[in-house]
Amino acid sequence: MGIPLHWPRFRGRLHDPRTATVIGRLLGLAVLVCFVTGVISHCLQEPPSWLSAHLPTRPSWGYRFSQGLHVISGTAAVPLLLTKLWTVYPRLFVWPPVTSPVHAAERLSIAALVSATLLELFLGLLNTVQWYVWPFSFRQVHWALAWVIVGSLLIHLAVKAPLIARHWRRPTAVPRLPRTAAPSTTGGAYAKEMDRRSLLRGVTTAVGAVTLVTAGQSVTLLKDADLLAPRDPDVGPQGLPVNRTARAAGVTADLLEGWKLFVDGPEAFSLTLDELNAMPQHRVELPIACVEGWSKSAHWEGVRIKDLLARAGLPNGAHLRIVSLQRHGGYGVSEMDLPYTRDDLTLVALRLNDEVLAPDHGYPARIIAPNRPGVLQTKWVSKLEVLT
Ligand SMILES: Nc1nc2c(c(=O)[nH]1)N[C@H]1C(S)=C(S)[C@@H](COP(=O)(O)O)O[C@H]1N2
Ligand SMILES: [Mo]
Repeated sequence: MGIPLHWPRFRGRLHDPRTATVIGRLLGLAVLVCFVTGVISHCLQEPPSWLSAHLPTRPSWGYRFSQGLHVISGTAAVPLLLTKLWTVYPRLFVWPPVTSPVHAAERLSIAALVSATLLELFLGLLNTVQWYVWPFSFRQVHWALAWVIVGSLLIHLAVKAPLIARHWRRPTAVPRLPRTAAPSTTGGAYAKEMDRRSLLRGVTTAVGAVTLVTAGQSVTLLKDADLLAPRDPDVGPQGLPVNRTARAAGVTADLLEGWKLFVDGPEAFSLTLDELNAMPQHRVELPIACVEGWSKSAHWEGVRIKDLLARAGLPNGAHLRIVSLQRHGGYGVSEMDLPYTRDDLTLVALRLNDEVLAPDHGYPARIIAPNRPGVLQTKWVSKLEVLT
């Protein structure tokens, strides 16, 4: 069976395995970092029951670091993936389309890899701008897709291993290039290597540029350059961004009237704000690190959870359900297991950067704990319930 008459032909010099390998290595690195930090985020946010009592609370900035990397590597993967797809897309048109069952399976795994990765990065990017336009749960789908990607990527790497090995190093026929080698005098292999070098320079510039203008939402050093980041970590009441305002959560002055914090335990009790303020106060410096990629460190002051639990007859900490009095939207309830409830840095915070909490930051009381996703730092807390 011959090639159909009008079947596309590709003459570009960089639709070759060496270019695919060079770009693929960079993309692979971004995907690896993104996957590992994604697993970390998943485990901290929704730990399986066997892990929940063993999560590390140090370093206190751990989640800020890993989630910052997650969003940075995911963003960097976008230009890398597009370049990789451009390099290899002529393979879509190989003729005949399928030569054997193994070949068919391989093509299917690539289809799964490409579509899952495109969707994953797209969903992740929309998440960083808090645009939840789909009807499904972002977290479940993002998590499931990650495994589809890893599985199909392993198949892809296994199938291509010989090809990758062959093209891992610069072709020996092309010795190190002088910076200004003239293609016409140095032959086709040189010219191709020069082209490849330009492509690589272009894509690394693109990666550097998107990183520079977005990383500032978690990397303090770059914060003045984060022109395209969805969030400026300095903008918000008391110098801290807000995801859900008190108004959006339906937390009104009426609702707060007669507010008390209920603490569960063998000797359960409730305390007014004045009574909480009369307990020993502690000051900690901890970041809010949102899963969406922004983070900001702040000074928090309030009562240690371990002191409250000890007073309720639980001197060794407890596995808690923390309940907010918010009326609308998600994140009104979180769980906190032993490592956090025993930690000196875990507070029911009453003040932020030396002022009483702003309504949008959870007045009268919110949770702040080390090495935790922002989404678990529950605001407008009204109850600490003990889970058995
Ligand atoms: N009750 C409640 N607590 C909440 C939220 C919420 O929607 N409701 N949002 C969480 C999320 S996603 C983040 S990132 C942090 C943001 O804290 P901040 O608004 O004080 O900066 O609060 C968390 N605590
Ligand atoms: Mo968040």
